[in-house]
Amino acid sequence: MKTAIDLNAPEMVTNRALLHWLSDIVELTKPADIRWCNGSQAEWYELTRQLIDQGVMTQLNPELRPDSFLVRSDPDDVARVEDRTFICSVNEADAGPTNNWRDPDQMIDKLRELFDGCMRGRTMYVVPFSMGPLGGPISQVGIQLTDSPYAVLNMRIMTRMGDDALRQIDDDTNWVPAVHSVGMPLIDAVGNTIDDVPWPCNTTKYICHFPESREIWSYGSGYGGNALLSKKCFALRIGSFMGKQEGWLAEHMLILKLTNPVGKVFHVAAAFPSACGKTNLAMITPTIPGWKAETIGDDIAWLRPGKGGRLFAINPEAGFFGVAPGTGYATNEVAMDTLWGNTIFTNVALTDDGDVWWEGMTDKAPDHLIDWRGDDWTPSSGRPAAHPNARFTVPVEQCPTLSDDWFESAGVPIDAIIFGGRRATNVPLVAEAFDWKHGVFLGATMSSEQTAAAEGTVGALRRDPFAMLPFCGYNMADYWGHWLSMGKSLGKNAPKIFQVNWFRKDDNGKFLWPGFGENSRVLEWICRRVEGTAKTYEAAIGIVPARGSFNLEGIEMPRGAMMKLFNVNPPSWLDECDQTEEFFSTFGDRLPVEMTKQLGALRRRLKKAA
Ligand code: GTP
Ligand code: SPV
Ligand code: MN
Repeated sequence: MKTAIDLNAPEMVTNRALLHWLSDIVELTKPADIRWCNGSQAEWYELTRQLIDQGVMTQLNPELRPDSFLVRSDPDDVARVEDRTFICSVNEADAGPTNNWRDPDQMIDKLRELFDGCMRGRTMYVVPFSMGPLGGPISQVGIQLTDSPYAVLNMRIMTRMGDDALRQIDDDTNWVPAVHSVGMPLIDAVGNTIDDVPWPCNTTKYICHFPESREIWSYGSGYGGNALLSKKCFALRIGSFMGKQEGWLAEHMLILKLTNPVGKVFHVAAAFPSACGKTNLAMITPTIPGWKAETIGDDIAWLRPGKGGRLFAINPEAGFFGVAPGTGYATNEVAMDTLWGNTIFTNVALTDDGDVWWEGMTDKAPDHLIDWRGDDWTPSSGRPAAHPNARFTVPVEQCPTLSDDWFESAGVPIDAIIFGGRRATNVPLVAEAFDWKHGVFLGATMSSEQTAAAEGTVGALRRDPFAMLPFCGYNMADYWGHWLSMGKSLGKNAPKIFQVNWFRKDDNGKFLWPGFGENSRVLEWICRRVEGTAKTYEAAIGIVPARGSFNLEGIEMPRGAMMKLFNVNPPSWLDECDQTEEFFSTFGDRLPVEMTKQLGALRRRLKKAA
């Protein structure tokens, strides 16, 4: 391949489209040099050393937390930026009303303008990665080009990154091209040098997806889902579109393996919006005796019909990028044990002995900390020491409850699908869908109070269908249609669908349900429903536990709390139906007729119950 710039490509690279794309992006972004990441330990040490020397990362006390680092982001680059996230499908209607759409040609013009020279003076890293076990039947490969060594280190944890992934790309392999720049060159257009900063980024941000050509372009941010393009950009936005085309599902779901006291195994997949409890449920320590829980995934599931006509799931990731605040020995002991070392912490606080701390890690805060902005902090400072969206990046293989099934390239058969949101009112602790179609309606009508995982007003109730509002790469109404057709082809092999809510509050604003390990009681009821042994009654909104069929042994619930947790108030549900109708109407004639039917049926059941 002829090119003006030496691409430094390893000999094994023969894919012409790859070399062509790389030379185009190199010519456009004008990096000082190109480095292919092989994923080795030596490369890891070299990059971490470099970032420590440059003052980007702080090495934590190796006696307390070996090979672990703290990074502080720019205070204005702390979460996903949903209003700067674009789906650039050829037709606007294919992006749908819940996505920001831009014309692909116009967006490419804009991006080429932004990326022109954006890597001057920096190294471009070529990061090959596999989503899912190498060469597995559900796995996919991608290549991220980035000028952020911090992103490289995170990608090495979050994916199977390096030479092994690169070897998966033959002359005719489909792979996803992803370009990322923090948008801060070190040399300007006329050759003047620009001083680097610990966390380079740009106030202009664009997170762009081209579903038809399966391309990703991300500009201006170094944080999480904006910069680790394997995650939300590929595994969910591009993935969901691929799934629609090819007959599978890419979902914002954890995967959990449960074994009951007589040794029967169940696999569940559960969708919760960002910062609503996936990582915690994926690492649950059951409080009820005899039950065992093992972790397979904590954020993303790829699901495909497989053996025996059942739905099989893999976790395409190799790491956890988890919310730090609220994670402690009292709530998520498994996560705390996972974080013993080899962890990158972003925007947490630093202790005086060189370890990390965040709100909720311990009951009592240390007397003195350096907060996430790098300032002195004491308990009387009156502000959080860690950013609410502070995160840890850690290999899944360090998780003490990791299931052997994580390595299983064919995935695990899913018995139950769970949808959960953060709802102070209305939504009961658990309900089962009457059937798959009703389950799709439950997913489509999810709402949740907004969290710090994205920019926006924390606490505001918003629609978040299937916990995929920010992550669906195509028209959400078509996505519901795809789910309906998947149910049809799965037929009697389709998993049962449930809705849960750990976050209902009493009149004083206190959580009614203790949550965390006690959520095993809900999982137990779900597994007994899968077996067909739990007793139920039909409420207007779904199938709920019959009195006495929900395991409360060994737990003291305040008087009346269970009643409140399962209470269904028809007038407020009818109000919600009106809002659902309004929401559905934004999809026009793309809305599957089944959704309108389901809404009508719910209204009739509620009026009967009123
Ligand atoms: P993303 O990584 O953003 O997708 O988040 P996630 O869905 O994995 O959420 P995570 O498990 O990290 O939980 C987010 C917050 O919810 C943390 O502060 C948890 O402590 C809190 N949380 C999780 N489970 C429960 C629960 O059962 N009850 C209550 N009250 N809080 C919970
Ligand atoms: C989420 O926001 O759902 C996350 C974190 O899992 S991020 O990778 O930033 O999207
Ligand atoms: Mn997530």
